[in-house]
Amino acid sequence: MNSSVSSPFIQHQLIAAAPSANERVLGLQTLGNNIAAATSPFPVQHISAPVLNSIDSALHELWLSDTTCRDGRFGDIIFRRNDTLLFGVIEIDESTLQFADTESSLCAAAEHTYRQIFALLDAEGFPYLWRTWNYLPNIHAEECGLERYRQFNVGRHNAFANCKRSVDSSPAASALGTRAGIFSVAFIAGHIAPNRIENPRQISAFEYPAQYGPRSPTFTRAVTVADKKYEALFISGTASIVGHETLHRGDVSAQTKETVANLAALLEQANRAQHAANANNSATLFALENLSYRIYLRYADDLKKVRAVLDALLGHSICATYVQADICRQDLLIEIEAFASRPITNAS
Ligand code: 3EB
Repeated sequence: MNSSVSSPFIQHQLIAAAPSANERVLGLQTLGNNIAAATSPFPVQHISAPVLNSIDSALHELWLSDTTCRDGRFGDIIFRRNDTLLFGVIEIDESTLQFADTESSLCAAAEHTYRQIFALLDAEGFPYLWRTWNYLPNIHAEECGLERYRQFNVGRHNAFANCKRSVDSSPAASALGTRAGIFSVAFIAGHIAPNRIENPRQISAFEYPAQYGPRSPTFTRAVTVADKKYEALFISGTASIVGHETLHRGDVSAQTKETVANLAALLEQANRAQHAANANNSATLFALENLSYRIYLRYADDLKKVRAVLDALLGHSICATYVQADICRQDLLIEIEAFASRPITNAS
């Protein structure tokens, strides 16, 4: 790599100790069991997902930019931004919301949250929502006759519709259930238009049939964003789904293999798009071995089996955080999300 290139415009770091003041920090996500809402100078998403593969009871995933950032507040959102990137967190205690008896509190919270996110992006002049992380307590509980994950989808969809955001411009996303904590959404937005990637092995989530709920989830399978020198890749939560159906019910090893096949299909699309845009380059391609993974397991006891499959398919040295969380479909045992960044080496 040419040593004169500037640092990547968005960077991701995994650390065990909470970060100290650093002007380039956009924000962080803290994963762990019973994580305290300690005061932080940065926006923090608290993810009540026990970490399974570390002796540290909490881990912090830090998002960094290459320039100085400044703080902001907008309604319930705490954010940091520089000229081209914005990271925000909004955490809502559903018991404090006002909603009708006939309405689900999570549906109301989701609509409230996404309306605020879109209003913030308009106010700050950020046209593109790249990535969201959604954590929902009691994801499988019923509320007003519908599972809470599905209620969340209704509220999120309503906000997209009311704010005139088309579903096929939706961000990369993850949506997981937590056994503690409150409803929490973190997001990254930018000035650069993302390149949206769908998986040819799967139906787009925003086109799922009605059997998965009255409103489809508004997310795209992956996005890439490129500045002049680097391209970042955000892969949404990816599971053992082909077409729109869950495969390998009850078999976590087979679900893991199928999930890796889906990740590979997304990388192929991302690499092909890059090649088409830059025909005579000698770019480093995205590769499964080089991504940073967050791996959600429904059952902590499945860790050994899942690791065995991933070691065999991806090697022993992948960068991965394993956590326990409830995947949004009851028959899914594993979900994997990923991030990567690579230099763009133009021949010209
Ligand atoms: C799936 O492929 C699995 O509702 O935002 C993955 C990533 C999933 C994001 C979301 C749901 C979401 O449908 C579930």
